[in-house]
Amino acid sequence: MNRRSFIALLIAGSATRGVARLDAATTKEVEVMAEKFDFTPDTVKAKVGQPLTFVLTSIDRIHGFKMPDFGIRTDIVPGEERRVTIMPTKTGSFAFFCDVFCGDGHEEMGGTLIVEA
Ligand SMILES: [Cu+2]
Repeated sequence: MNRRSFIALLIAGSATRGVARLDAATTKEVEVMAEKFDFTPDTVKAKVGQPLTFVLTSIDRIHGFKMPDFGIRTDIVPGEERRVTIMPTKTGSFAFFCDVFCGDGHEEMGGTLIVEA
């Protein structure tokens, strides 16, 4: 490897690390706990352009977490932490809900993500 390409590699490497640091610093995390038949909190706020990570736990049984507008879903398993990250690109209200049948109140188990400018 000649000296010039070595320097180019160094610059590319530090640029990549710079982006990673920026993302870690700006990502918002929100903890959401699932139980029959609620998410707590059931209203979450986010800002356009700021990544949001849901940190999901369940205290009773397996639930689901689905957000069709963002194309994500995951199981939420008791004793485990599930993390899903979205990038809000427009303002509005977006539903999330349980998609694993968990009992008589299952159909009501949902919440709202409010994305503000
Ligand atoms: Cu359910």
